[in-house]
Amino acid sequence: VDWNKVQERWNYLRPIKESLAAKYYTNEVHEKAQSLSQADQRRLLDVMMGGLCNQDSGVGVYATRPEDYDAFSFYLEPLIRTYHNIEGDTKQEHDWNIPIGKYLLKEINPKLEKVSMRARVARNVKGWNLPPSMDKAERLKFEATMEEVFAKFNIPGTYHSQTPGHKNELSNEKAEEFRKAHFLFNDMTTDNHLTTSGVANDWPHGRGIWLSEDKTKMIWVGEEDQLRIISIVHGNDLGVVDNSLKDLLTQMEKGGITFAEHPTYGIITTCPTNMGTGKRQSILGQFPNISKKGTDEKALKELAKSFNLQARGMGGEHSAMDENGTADISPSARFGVTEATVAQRLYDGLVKLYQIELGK
Ligand code: CIR
Repeated sequence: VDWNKVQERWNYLRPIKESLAAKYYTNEVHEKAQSLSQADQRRLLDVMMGGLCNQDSGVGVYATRPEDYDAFSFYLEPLIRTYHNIEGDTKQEHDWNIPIGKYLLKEINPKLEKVSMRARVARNVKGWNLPPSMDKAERLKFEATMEEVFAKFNIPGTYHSQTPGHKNELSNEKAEEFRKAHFLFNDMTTDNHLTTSGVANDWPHGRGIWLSEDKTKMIWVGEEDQLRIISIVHGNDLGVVDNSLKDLLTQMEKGGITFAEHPTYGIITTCPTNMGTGKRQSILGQFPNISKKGTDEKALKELAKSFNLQARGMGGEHSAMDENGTADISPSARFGVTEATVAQRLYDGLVKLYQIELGK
């Protein structure tokens, strides 16, 4: 690897938009990179590829296997610490004790009687490469292994594969229907961050979705993380969606798989922004006043940010808002908070956001 070229490229990108990957490519990292074995040098270059190829990167790195977080800690540790605001020796803890009947949305606003509530966790399985460095054979083997796990579930559901020629191959029409319902992920080759980092390689092989019969639980196979485990419930009690998600996680573990975990950072994810709990919990809310009927997205995003929440358009991170100012609101913290804290922060943040929306 020609590290001088890499350094030149970061220097070129820095004034356009300084990703964390560029910011932490210091002279010390530059020296250290050159002292690595050839194989590790290539691996580290792979880790940076998303950032090197995309001028709009905010983060700019993806881990290629769980071990990268230790092998390249000289580079990734300060980056992770900055992104997650980690001070001192914070170590990830888990707590799934999220009560039913405590976080009731209709108590915030009587209109929130039936809301789309979503919680997801990112997971990767111990013993496998992370998606950027899986080859086609590993992706297919992973998919087959997960199908064995799904077959043992006591929740009725079906696995739909996007692998060409798979016995349960998802038709284009059905895939579109699932995407419209926000069940299924997008064609990964449309995202430059995912293609350049290798996450989207071999698309659509080894990709698919397990969907429960009642369509409240789903598992994505082969997206940015090997697994995204999701629960979507229409209602107004945040605890219900959490309990549904925890049930699904338990089923996965009972099926015999062990999730990759780091002693400090918690759940290992491909993108370091998801480390910790790997949990993102959101509701679809409407904020016509704050967003001026969806024309001032920025106002809603900034206000949400001041309450440690993230507001996204309905179709994901970079999608637009509609005229009702419909937004997906979630707490931004993933690391150093427990799963229970994420639910509590969502609730507390929504209380503040709706006070302003309703002019209280
Ligand atoms: C970036 O650096 O901007 C992209 N790699 C995305 C970072 C946010 N993480 C994510 O969507 N998982």
